[in-house]
Amino acid sequence: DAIVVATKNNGKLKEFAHALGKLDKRVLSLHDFPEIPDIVEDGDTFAANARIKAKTTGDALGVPALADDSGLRVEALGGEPGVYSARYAGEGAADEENNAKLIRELTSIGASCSEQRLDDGSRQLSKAQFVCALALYDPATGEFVEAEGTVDGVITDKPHGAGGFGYDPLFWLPQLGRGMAELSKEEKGAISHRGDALRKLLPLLMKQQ
Ligand code: ITT
Repeated sequence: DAIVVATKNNGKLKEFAHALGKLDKRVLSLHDFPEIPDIVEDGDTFAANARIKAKTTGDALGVPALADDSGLRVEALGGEPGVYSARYAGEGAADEENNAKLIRELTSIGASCSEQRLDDGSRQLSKAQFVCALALYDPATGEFVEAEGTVDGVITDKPHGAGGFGYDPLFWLPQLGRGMAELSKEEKGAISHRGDALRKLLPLLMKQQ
């Protein structure tokens, strides 16, 4: 039994494969359907972009598709990069370039959310929140099932850990005293925005069947 996740992001994909594998679902992605043209994500919100990706993919394939639009809201930057998180340092930017730009921007405005340094001496630059909007679209009915999840943390000026993807190395979890990239897949899934959104979506999917 397979489920199509409308993403090309391998970091997301690993987390979905892990979470959905528990339900005995094999996860297919846009890598499996190169015939689907690049999707233009021009929505103003995470939810709107998730719907665009799910609908484009579901309509193209004629089967239900699940999409994830996610990103980082940084308090000291007025909520940026938000829906632009993937292309913060430019279209097609690598995670490292986006992370470097984030530290540069926060340092240049002298951002600080705590006088307290972490044990390794790193500074706490700003409160931040990861957001994940999920949309499942069924082309047979034209309907969406949606859920959104968040997790709060702090952006540090030095990386912690080598796990996860994207902005994870800069995302510190004061409540755990660890960085997001220091967590195992299980630990990240238990507290992350994506895990939160998935836990909200799954009961809605069950109800639908
Ligand atoms: P798809 O649209 O193909 O799914 P994408 O990488 O373009 O892939 P988004 O437009 O949703 O996806 O952008 C999400 C960006 O937000 C992503 O590139 C990361 O930099 C960041 N992000 C999202 N979830 C994250 C997570 O769990 N950990 C770290 N960074 C995350």
